[in-house]
Amino acid sequence: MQKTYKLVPKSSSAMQGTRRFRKILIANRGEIACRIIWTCKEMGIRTVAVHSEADRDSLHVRFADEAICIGPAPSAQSYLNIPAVISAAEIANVDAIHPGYGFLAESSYFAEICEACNIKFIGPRSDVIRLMGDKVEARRAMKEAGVPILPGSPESLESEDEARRLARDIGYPVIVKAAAGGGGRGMRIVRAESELGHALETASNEAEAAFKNGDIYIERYIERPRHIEIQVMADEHGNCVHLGERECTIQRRHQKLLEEAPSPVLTPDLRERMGEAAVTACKRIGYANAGTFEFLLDEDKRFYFMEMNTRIQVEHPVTEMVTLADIVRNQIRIAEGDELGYAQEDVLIVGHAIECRINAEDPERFVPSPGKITAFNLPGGPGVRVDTAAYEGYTVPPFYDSMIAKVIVHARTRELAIARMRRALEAMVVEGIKTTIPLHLKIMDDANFRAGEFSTKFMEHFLAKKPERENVRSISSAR
Ligand code: MV4
Repeated sequence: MQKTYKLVPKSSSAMQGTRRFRKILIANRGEIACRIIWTCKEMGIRTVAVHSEADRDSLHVRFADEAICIGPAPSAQSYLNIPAVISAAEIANVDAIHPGYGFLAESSYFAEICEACNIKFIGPRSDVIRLMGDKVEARRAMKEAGVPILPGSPESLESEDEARRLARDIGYPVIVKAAAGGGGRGMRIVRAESELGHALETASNEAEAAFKNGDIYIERYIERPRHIEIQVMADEHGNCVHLGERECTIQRRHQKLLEEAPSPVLTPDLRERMGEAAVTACKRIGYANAGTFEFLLDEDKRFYFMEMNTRIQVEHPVTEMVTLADIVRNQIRIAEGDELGYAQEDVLIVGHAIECRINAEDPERFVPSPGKITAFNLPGGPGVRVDTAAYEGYTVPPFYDSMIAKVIVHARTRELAIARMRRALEAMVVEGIKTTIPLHLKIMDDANFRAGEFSTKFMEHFLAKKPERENVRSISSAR
C-alpha cells in the first residue's frame, strides 16, 4: 500500500517568478551524480547532493555545493526513501530534482510528489512515466502511434486458454513477459505449446514477487536479435528530435557491458526510419525531456519496439560524443521550459564512440568485488572520456551497483575507436579490487566484435570461447 504524505506547497514565487533554476538536488550517487554536477557547474546552477551514511566520503558529496545525509546505507532507507529525499529538497529549497538513472528515476509516484511539492522533476510528466512503466499499455500506445511492435497479446493475459490461442496465431517460439517488468525479470521463452502452462505460471509468480504485479503478456520471440536504442530529446512545447542510436547488444544476463554509437549495422535509411518512429511516438504521448526507445532488430533488420526508458541512461555519453550534445544540459533547459532550439537537420553524427562499463567485479565469475582502491590511474589523451566517482583510497561499498567507472572513447572510425579503447584500458590502473577491465580488453580483440557481427548471444559464445558467427553458420548449414 502506498503511503500518503502531507505536503506543504512552496510559495510559488520561486518557480513562476524566475524561469531559471538556481539550485538543483541530485537524487543519486556515484558517477551519474558527479556527471550531473559537472553540467550544473558549467550552467552556474547550485547543487545539493544527498547521500547515505555509507557515502560520506563519496565524490558527489564533495563536489556539490551542499550535502544532506538522507539515511542508512541500504538504498531502501536512503536513495529510495521518498520522504527523506523530499525533506532534503525542501530544507535546501531547491527548484528542481535530477533523479539520474536507477533509484527513483522511473518512479511515477516520486515524480508525482515532486509535482505536488512544486519542485520540478527533471524528466517527463508522472503520467507519462506511469504509461511507459506498464509494458502492455506502452505496446498499445506504440501501436496507435504507428511504431512497429511484435505480434502479441493486446491486453494482459486472462487465462491459459487465451494464451494458447494467441500463441497458435503468433506461432512458436513466443516469449512471456511481465507487464510491470523490464530488464529481463519475469521473462520465459516458450518453444512449444507443451511448455506454455508452466511458463505462464512461473513468469507470473516471478513478476508478482518482483513487482507486486503478476500481470503477464506474450509476443513473438526473436532469435539472435540486436538491441538498438534511439535517444530522443523533446521539449514541453511539442518539439522533438532524435540523436541517433546506441548499439547495446553486448550484455550478460541483461547487464550491458559495453555500448557504441553508431551501430555497425544501421544504414542511414534505417536510422531515419527508427528515429522517425521514436519522434512520432514522443509527440503522440506528449513526451518531454530525454528518453530512450529500445528496439529489437531481427536478422532481416526489421525493428520492433521493446520498451521506453523515461530517464537519462548509463550509456548516454556515447551519444554525447558523436553528437557533441550535453544531454544533461538539454534536460535542465527543457525542464526550465525552454524550447529545444535546434531541429533534426542540426543533429550531426560524427565518428564513432564506444563505452566500456568498468565494474568492481571478478571478471571470471561476475561476482561483486567491493573494497578499498589502493592504486588508481585514469587514461587520458585524445578522444578519451572517463565518467567516474572513484579515486585512490576510495572504498567501494557493497550496498550498491558495482559499476565504478565508464571509459568512453571517440575516434573517426569504429576501428580507430577500438584501438583507442585498447590503449585507454591498458593505461587504466585499479588496484585493491577486481574489475572488468581485463574482460573488456579481450572483447576488443574478439574477431566477431571487431567485425561488428554479434547478437544478444555474443557473451555466451565469447565465454564458451566459441565464435558466434562460425557457430551460427554451422547451425544453419547443418539444416
Ligand atoms: C525479447 C527478446 C526476443 N524477442 N522479446 C530482454 C530484456 C527485456 N527488456 C526484453 N528482452 C528481450 N525481449 C522478444 N519478443 C529478447 C530479449 C533479450 C534481450 C534483449 C536485449 C538485449 C539483450 C537480451 C538478452 C536476452 C533476451
